[in-house]
Amino acid sequence: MKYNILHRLKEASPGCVSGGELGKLFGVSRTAVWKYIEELRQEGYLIEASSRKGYRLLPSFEKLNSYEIADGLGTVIVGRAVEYYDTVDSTNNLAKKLAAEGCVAGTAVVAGRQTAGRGRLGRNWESPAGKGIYVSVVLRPDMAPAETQILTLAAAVAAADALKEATGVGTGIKWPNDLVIEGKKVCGILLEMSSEADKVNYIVLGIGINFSQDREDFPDELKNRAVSLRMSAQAKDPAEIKQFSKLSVIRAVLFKLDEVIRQISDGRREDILERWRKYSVTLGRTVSFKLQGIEYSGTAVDITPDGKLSVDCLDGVRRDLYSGEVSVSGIYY
Ligand code: BT5
Repeated sequence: MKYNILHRLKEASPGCVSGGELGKLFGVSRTAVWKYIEELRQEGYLIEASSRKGYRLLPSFEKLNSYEIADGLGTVIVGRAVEYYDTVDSTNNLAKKLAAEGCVAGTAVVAGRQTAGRGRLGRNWESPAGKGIYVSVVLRPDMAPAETQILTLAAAVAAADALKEATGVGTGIKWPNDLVIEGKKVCGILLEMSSEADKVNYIVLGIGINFSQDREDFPDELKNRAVSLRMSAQAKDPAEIKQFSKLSVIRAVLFKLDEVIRQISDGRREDILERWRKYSVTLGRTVSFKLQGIEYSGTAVDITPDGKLSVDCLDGVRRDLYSGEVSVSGIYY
C-alpha cells in the first residue's frame, strides 16, 4: 500500500495530493495515509506535508526497494513481482522457497546483503552489505531439464548486455557463464532447478555482481581474481565514465533477462548463441579440464546448439563439455 501512495505522489510531483484524495483512492482512512507517509519517510523519502494542500514528494537520493526496482520496468515476465530485503541468507534460497510455494513466474528476489551467498558445487559467493548486487529470478520454462543449458548461457549474455548498457563497462564471458573483466571475475551466475524426469518445475537463476568493492574489500584469495564495476569504471578514461547506480544496474539486468527469456520461448536460441560467441573469452583459447579424473587440454573451438563447449584436445579428439570447470589461459581462476 505504501508504494501505491508513493506512486501517486510521484505522478503528481512536483504538485501535491491531499490526504483525503489518497484515502479515497486506496480505500483507507486519512490516519492510515499518514502512517504510510511516515513509513515512506523512514525509508528516506522526503515528503512535505501541508494542512491546506496535502502531501508533496521532494527530490531525494535514490532508494533501493521493490517499488523502485519494478516501477515502469517494461518487462513481460521478469519482475512481475519483486521482493527486496536488506539481508537474506541467499536470494536463491528465498526464491526457491517462493517458487515451491507457487509464486508467479518472473518473481525477483533482490537483497542488499547475503549471509550465506552460494556459488556452484557448494562454493561460497562473497556478498558484503551494500557493495554487491544479489538477484534471483524464478522461471517456469516449458522445457525438459536437459535443455536448460541455454538458459545458463542466456543469463550470461543478458548480464553482459545489461552491464554494458547501464555502466559502459565491457565484460567477457568465460564458459559457461562467468563474467570477467581483464581476466578477473565481476559476476557469477547460479542456476538451480526443481524438475521431474522430463519436465522442469521451476528454475531459480541467481546473479551476483560486484558493484562497488575496492580491491581491499575482497578477501586475500580473491584480491587478484575478482573485480567490481566501480574498480573497472575508475580505471577508464574519466571522459568515458558513465554515471550509474545500483538501481539502474539491477533494472537493466532484469530487463535484459526478460528479453532473452522471451527469445528462447520464441525459438530464437541461435541469436543467443551468436551473442554468447561474441562475448566469449573462452573460444579460440587454450583450455584445460578434467573428465573422469583425467586431465585434458586443447583449444576451445565452438559452442554447440545445446550449449556444450567443443574442445579440440591435444590427443586429436574433439570433446564436448556439458558442465564443470575449465581453466582458460589468461583468466586468473
Ligand atoms: C558462481 O559460482 O560464480 C555463482 C555465484 C552466484 C551468486 C549469486 S548472488 C545471488 C544468488 N544467491 C546466491 O546464494 N547465489 C547467487 P562459482 O562458479 O562456483 O564461483 C564461486 C567462486 O568464485 C568461489 O569459490 C570464489 O573463488 C569466487 N568468488 C566468491 N565470491 C566472489 C566474488 N564476490 N567475486 C568474484 N569471485 C568470487
